[in-house]
Amino acid sequence: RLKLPYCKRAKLAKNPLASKLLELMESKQTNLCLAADLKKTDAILELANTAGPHIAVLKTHVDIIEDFNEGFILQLKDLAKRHKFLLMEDRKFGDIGNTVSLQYRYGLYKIAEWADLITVHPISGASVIDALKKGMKNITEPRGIFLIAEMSSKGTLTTGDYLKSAVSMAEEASNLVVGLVCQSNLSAQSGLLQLTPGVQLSKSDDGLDQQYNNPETVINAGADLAVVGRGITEASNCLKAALEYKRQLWNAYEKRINSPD
Ligand code: UP6
Repeated sequence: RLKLPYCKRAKLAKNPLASKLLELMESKQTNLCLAADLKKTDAILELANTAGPHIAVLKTHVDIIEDFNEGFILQLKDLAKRHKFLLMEDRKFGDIGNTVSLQYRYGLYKIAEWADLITVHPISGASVIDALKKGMKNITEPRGIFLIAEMSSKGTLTTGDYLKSAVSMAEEASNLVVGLVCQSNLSAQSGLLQLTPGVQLSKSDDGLDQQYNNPETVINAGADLAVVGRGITEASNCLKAALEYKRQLWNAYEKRINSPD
């Protein structure tokens, strides 16, 4: 998996959205996922418009937005189409299947209607994936799930057998699961993507047990998409920061696929 270029892996993915994502990463030459953890819709839209041409995925936490509305989603979808990036709602679903399918489809956010990708904890067991599949009924656009196998924070409980079971769950459901959220190279399946958060150039932690690595370290640890949040959102020049992370992450990827070993 680690040595194959994204364009070749696009052909091996079982989920059409995983193929689309790998293809757009290759054509835009970016493996950056921007975590737009901002509280105001205008600020998110401005960031999405500025960084959009340089990112593969824009990751949101819609429940932290203070002025959420449907118009915001329409504008975000428009920017995603214009700048060719996917939308990921990092909802980290973690309840029983029935509740998760309701949370996915209904309520204020209607996540199923607009998020190309979502994140899901495997804590309740494999049936959560079937429940989400049900929740996708009548949604005509392709959808994908990132299963959270391993978290970035210090003291996380996602270790040992839990982690191994999460990987098997993802591999067995690779028609809907696009990849794993994790910190290390856990699956050899070339069609699955590794999404790794906890990336920052200037810090090693955030004072609340988030742990940071630099772009090259996470790419060498198997990341296909690296999540950068505050490294970009809190920079004095967000565009400049996004370009710098993009450059370093892409260079590290090229080095990884081209190194002789
Ligand atoms: N995230 C992590 N670690 C995980 C899973 N998800 O940090 O194990 C998410 C956070 C945040 C982003 O919810 O949106 O990735 C990281 O942001 P940061 O770069 O500002 O720390």
